[in-house]
Order: sequence, then structure tokens, then C-alpha cells
Amino acid sequence: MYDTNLPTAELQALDAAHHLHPFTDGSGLIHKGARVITGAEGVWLTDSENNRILDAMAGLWCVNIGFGRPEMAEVAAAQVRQLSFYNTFFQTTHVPAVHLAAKLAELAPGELNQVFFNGSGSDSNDTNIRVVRHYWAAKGKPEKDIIISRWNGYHGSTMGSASLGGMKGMHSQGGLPIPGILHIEQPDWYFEGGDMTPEEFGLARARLLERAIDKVGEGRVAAFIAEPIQGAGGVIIPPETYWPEIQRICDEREILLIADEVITGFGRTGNWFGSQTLGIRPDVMTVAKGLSSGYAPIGASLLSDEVAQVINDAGEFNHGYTYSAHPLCAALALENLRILQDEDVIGHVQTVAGPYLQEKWKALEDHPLVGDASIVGMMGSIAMTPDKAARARFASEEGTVGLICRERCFANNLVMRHVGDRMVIAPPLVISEDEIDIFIDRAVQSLDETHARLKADGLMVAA
Ligand code: PXG
Repeated sequence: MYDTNLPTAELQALDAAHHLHPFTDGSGLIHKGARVITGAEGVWLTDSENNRILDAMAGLWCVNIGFGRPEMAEVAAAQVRQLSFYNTFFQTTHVPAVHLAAKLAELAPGELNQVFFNGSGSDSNDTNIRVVRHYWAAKGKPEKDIIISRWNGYHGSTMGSASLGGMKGMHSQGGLPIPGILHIEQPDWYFEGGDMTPEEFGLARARLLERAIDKVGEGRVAAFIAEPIQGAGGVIIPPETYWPEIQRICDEREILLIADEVITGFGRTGNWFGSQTLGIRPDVMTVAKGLSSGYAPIGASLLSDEVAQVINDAGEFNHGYTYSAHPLCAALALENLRILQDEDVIGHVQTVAGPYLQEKWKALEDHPLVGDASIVGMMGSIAMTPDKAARARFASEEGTVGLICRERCFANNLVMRHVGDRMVIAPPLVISEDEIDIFIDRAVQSLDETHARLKADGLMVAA
């Protein structure tokens, strides 16, 4: 297969010499050397030094059924033997694509019965930009082309999807955003809510959508896109008033609602989709990640019957990727969905491991460093603060404390990701109660060590 015997230092040197990593300062990596992951099973990673690391991020928010399932290996081998590739252009289809589209239509809520296949979350959102603009143009309203999204939302890394996203560090590289995208503020009550109650703040932030529509005119707005719960932005769970108000505005103002469920889909929030957990009725839904549990790259745009009908009636939709509905990826997605369903993984999140994890996670609020511990299903965050009463940020540059904590986690063989000075988690949904105990013990130890370090370095100071 490949040489499995190279020592860590040689692997790191070769990696630094030839491999540019995503979202990484490459020059830093030359000195430090990347951690080399060699294997994984269930919730456990193994690295080239034979450490066993508990992965509380499910790879990158995606390995919902856990790593290394033998059923998935069998399906992959069988599909490669049967049909390793064929495309779905030019009036052709194949069996895994047929079944996967039908399965997604069955699982997805409401009228989302139509599927356009993509290769990832990013290109799914690029598809969505073209779909919603083409939809309004086909209805005789080509000037309805603006898409509203949110600062600190994440929708991917391509030109279109990164423009939808509200990550300023991304916009500053490569000439983004593309024209026709407007951003409104996010519903982060903990750090931005000031003196408002969460309910008041949720309404206020939702009504920014109405203000933005009024500003440019309803006749110019095609769609609003948002993650039901922001993931990469720091697992920001909106106040309960937020989504009903957003839904009302989208309904009244005749704009399409796109729910980006790349992270929240396939059980992450305790239902098949985050839209069900949060009471959202999207016209378009983005899925990827948990669709295949990361066993193969695949994404999809799920469209309502009405949206798809308008697109279909308008003639040829000049859009598609070589790997739209790649048969290997589609077969693996189908097997992943079968496992989620047959093993009642969503029930496990709803009634067994989910509540167990949620109780332990909320209890972290007793830790002196933790101002807020929030969690829905199996995606959670803790906001670290030097002053709980004031919900204060640290005086140090944002992310300094988060990075220290992440490094303590690594040292304790735990993967938690930091977003600014929040720590976020999204473990494989199949995590057991025993594994949750180990996870929380390591998290507490890492928080203790972080706290000690902040005190020693004089960093427990509010901004
Ligand atoms: N939408 C959402 C909501 C996502 O979270 C994408 C779209 C893009 O998907 P692809 O498959 O193109 O990556 C994502 C991806 C992080 C991190 O560090 C999060 C993502 C990707 C990479 C890193 O939190 N989310």
C-alpha cells in the first residue's frame, strides 16, 4: 500500500517539505512537525508514537458512526469491484445514486425531496448560490440575487462558500466576498448580549435580517443562509427566540431559507437534522460530513419540491461536478445511513449517551475558568472567561487562552478544538458512557492545567 515503517521524524520532514496544510501556518510546521495519525477505531486515534488519543471532534465534526467500521470497508471493496466510477451527467445514473437520493428524500424533513449531489460542504454551498439565483431568475425576478448570511458563520472555503461565510480572516485573502452577499451579526448572547436577556437578544439579532432586507429591498434578496447552530464559529447555540423569528421573516418576505446542516445533520443535535431540533423549515439544506461519516468525500444540496420544479422547468441547469454522486461515496453514505438507522444511533444521542454527556458538560461550569458550558445533542462549547459575573473576554489577544488549553488537551491525549477562547466538542455519536468519563476527566485536567498556567503567567485578566 505505502511504506508504513518510516520513523516519525522522517514523515514529519517529508510532510514539511511537500505538503501545504489547510488553515495552517506552514512555516511554523517546519519547526514543530505535524502530529502523524496512523490509525483510528471507534472514538480513538493512534499516532506514530503509539499514543491513544480520544477524539472529541469526530475527525472534523464528521465521523458520526466512529472510525474504522468493518462494514464500511466491505462496502467500499464491493463497490470498487462492481462500479468504481461512472458519472451522472447526460441522462445517465447508477444504482447507489438512485438509492441515496431516495433515502435522503425519506429522511429529510418537510418538502425536501430532491437531491443535487456534490463533493463536499463547500461546493454544496456553491451549488446553493447558483440554485437560489437561478430559481429567482427562472421565476422572472433575476434582480433577486442577494444572499444574506452572518458574520462568524462558516460555509466553506471555495470562493462562493467562503463569501457566504463570515470569517473576516478568510475574506482578507483572495479578494472576497464575491458580489451580492450581505452579512448580519450572529446570535452570540454570551459574549455579545450585554444587558439584554437571551430572549431579547435572540429577537434583536433575528430582526437584523428584517432590517437588512428593508435596506436593500425585498425585491433584491434571494435567500438567507445560516447554520442552525454555528459550528466552526464556536458552537454558538442561539437563544430560543432566534429561529422562530428568522422563520417568520423568511416566510413573510418571500426569501428562501437555506439551512447549512453540514455539521448539524445526521444525528449531531439528537434528531436527524438540526432543523428538526430548532424548528426550522428550510427550502434548501446543505449536507456533507456526517452524510458519509467522513469515510468518503460527499455532499448534497437538498431542495424542496417547489424549488427543484422551478429549476427543472427552466431547462438545462448548467452545473455539476465530475464526482457528483460518485458511486463509491454514495455507497458508503448509504451504508453509513443504514448503520445510523439500524443501530438507532440517534436514539443513543437522544436518550443514552447524549443526556449523560450533557450533564457532565454542564457541570464544567463549576470550573473557575468556565463561564458557560452549552451543548445540544452532541455538539458543545465552553466559553472561558477571567470574570464569570461580567461574562468578560480575556485581555490577551483572542485565542491565546484557547490555544493554551488546546495544547494541554493534546498533552493529555484528548482532541478538543479551540475557537478563539472557546473550546468546542463534537465527539463520534457512538461514544459510550465509559468513554465519556475518560473524556471529561481529561478535559478537567486540561482545564486545571490551563488555569494554573494563566495564573502563573498573569493572564487571568479581563479585557
Ligand atoms: N458548512 C458548514 C456548516 C461547515 O461546518 C462546510 C460548510 C464546508 O464543508 P467542507 O466539506 O467543504 O469542508 C463546513 C465545514 C473547523 C472546521 O475547524 C470546520 C469545517 C471545515 C474545516 C474545519 O471547525 N466545517
